[in-house]
Amino acid sequence: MVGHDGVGIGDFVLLEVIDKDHFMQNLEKRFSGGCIYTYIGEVCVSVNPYRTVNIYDQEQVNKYKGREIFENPPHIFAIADSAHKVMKQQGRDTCIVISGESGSGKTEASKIIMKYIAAVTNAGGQQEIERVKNVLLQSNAILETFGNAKTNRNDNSSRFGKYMDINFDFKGDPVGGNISNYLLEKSRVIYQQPGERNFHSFYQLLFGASDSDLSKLRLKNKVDNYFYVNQGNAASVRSISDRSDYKATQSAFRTLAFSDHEIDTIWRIVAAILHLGNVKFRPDNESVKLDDPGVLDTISGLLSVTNQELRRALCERVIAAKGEVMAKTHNEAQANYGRDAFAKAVYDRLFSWIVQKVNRAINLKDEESSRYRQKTTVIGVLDIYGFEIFDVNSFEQFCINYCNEKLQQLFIELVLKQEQEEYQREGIQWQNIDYFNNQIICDLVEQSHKGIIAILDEACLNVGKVTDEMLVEAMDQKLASHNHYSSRQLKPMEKDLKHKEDFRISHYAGKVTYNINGFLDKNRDALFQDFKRLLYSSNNPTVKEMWPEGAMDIFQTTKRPLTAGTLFKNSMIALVKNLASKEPYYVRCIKPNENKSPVQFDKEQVLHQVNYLGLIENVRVRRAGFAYRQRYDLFLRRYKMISQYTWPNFRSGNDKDGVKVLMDEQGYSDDVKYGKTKIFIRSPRTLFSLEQKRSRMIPGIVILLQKQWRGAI
Ligand code: AOV
Ligand code: MG
Repeated sequence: MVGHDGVGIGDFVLLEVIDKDHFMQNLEKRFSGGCIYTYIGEVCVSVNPYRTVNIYDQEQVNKYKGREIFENPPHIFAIADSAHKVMKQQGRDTCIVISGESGSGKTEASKIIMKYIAAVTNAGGQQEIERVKNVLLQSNAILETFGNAKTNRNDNSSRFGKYMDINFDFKGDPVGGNISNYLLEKSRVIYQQPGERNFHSFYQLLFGASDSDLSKLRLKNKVDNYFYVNQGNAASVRSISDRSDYKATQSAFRTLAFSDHEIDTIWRIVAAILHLGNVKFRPDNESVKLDDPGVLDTISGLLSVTNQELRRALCERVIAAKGEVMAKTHNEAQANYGRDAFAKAVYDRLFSWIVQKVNRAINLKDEESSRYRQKTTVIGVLDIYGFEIFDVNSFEQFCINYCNEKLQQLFIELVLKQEQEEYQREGIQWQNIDYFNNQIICDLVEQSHKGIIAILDEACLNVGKVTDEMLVEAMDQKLASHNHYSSRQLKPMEKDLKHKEDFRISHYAGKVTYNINGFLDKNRDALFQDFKRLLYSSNNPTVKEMWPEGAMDIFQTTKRPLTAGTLFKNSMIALVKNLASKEPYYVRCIKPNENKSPVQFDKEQVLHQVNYLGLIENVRVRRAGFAYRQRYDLFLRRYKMISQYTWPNFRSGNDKDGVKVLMDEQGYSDDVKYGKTKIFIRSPRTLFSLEQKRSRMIPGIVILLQKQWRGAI
């Protein structure tokens, strides 16, 4: 069978019956048989094996390099190769969109793709290309250190979205790239749920740095000493060695040409955040006092700011009113809020700054010789957070799930569009397939004036006057009639809407109840200006560089910044537009169970993912009456030996004629349609029978060829 490896069916499009049961049976059979990849046409479905599978070595690379998808068993290498080949041969930008829920294998998939591309390029061994490849691969180590964390779902969960463009020259070799990062889950800096950790960087520093380095940072290698990293009570993780990861991070920093001073500053900032978590305030009349003023010396030393200014930024804020500037002291709650907001902002900014530094490292050569910059084509790789449903869902889940709605929308548009265009191009009639179009949910979130983000923004304009609860009322008013929106007020009898702070969105992937608490605050994402000015005043040029807006004086800074929700929405719209301009390839990742087990296939859980990824609809659309289509020349290359007309010598006519004669002669003519450049076959059975005939012929051909060779010798 096409692209087959002997276990189940390698392409769901070839299932005899397309329904839930047959789909699931095939997926399970392949998983149990060790085949983790299965196609839907050119979409690659991947099931996390949760064990080392030996299918990524050089031998395998050679097997897939430059071949067609159908020539080999299903593999993510084939998708990477296609994206690379199309880009190289047709000069078109391509992208690979990887989706799936937390722990399903997206990040691993993106790394496998990058390694494959590195393995099949730079045949000429050019030094600069080798450098770019190395930087691209090593960048993962740094991004994961600062952007990944242990969660209850995944020991190495990406807590940010990543889109990476790799630029290629006309020979198809990587010459540069650019990484965009999306919405880091910065609330993790100050709080972790039981069983979870803060970002890996904190533990790498505490467990990996030498005693003398730690003492310079005034740290002890005891996680329990630091409130910001001990709340989850899960500091040591079996699958993680923070010690050796720290070494790998340091070495990656060097490969990416971070200077010693920069590396030093990065760890100083991480240390400063650890100390900041231990800052406590005591109420003192209308204001606050610091419990342990000594810790201020440490933090101000690490950030190279004055002790006095740090104290001021933590205990009071400067406000401009009626042209006058005055200081207002914090109460205890405000001081706590300010400290946490400060810690989150410093880390978030550090992360974005690191991403920018990585980008500069990738494009070193380009910057030097930008005048001569060559025209490049691009492969984009998107590894972004999957759909999330937790017991309590907050603003972060709202953004992440909205992102998944946008990507699903793109998938629907592109896959359908591509299919439709193909049939039109080939002049073949096809039948329409029903599918759920989730545009209506995207609108619910993003529409101007009426959408949830717009309502949130409006509420954020009235700081102090609008509470989270009032926000739900405002949404109820505007969205009551929307089929995909609900709240306790609107549906008091529904079990999942227990509290009046709850509202629910019926996402394409399932219903999610969000708790409104904290939405306003997270959307406003305010950081007292005082902190920005404080960091800009730092004597450390790298810290200063991270906070350019601190240069503005208080009268300039009263302009309202865009909210977190709107910034995220804008970045999603830009991302989707970018992806839509490229030729897309899809990897759909599935998590087989919640226990990280290599043998367990949890049917219910897998089916849920199959449903929300829309995989069965995908098969139906792809098939749309035809199980298989192939270019005439490639079809002949594979099946020519079946007919005496086309083998051993096919002389007369073009490929299309050859295919027609072959199919007529074999009695398949009722089951096929002939497009302009491709043959379309209706039933999988025809294809199986072609394959059978082919494999019956092959041994004979081999013997014949051997005889010829011997004869030649
Ligand atoms: P994710 O990126 O989809 O989750 P990961 O790529 O981090 O998931 O995969 C989770 C874990 O599954 C990895 O750490 C590996 O242990 C294992 N794994 C995944 N793919 C493979 C593979 N091809 N071969 C072997 N092991 C694999 V998240 O970032 O949480 O959404 O936010
Ligand atoms: Mg990930």
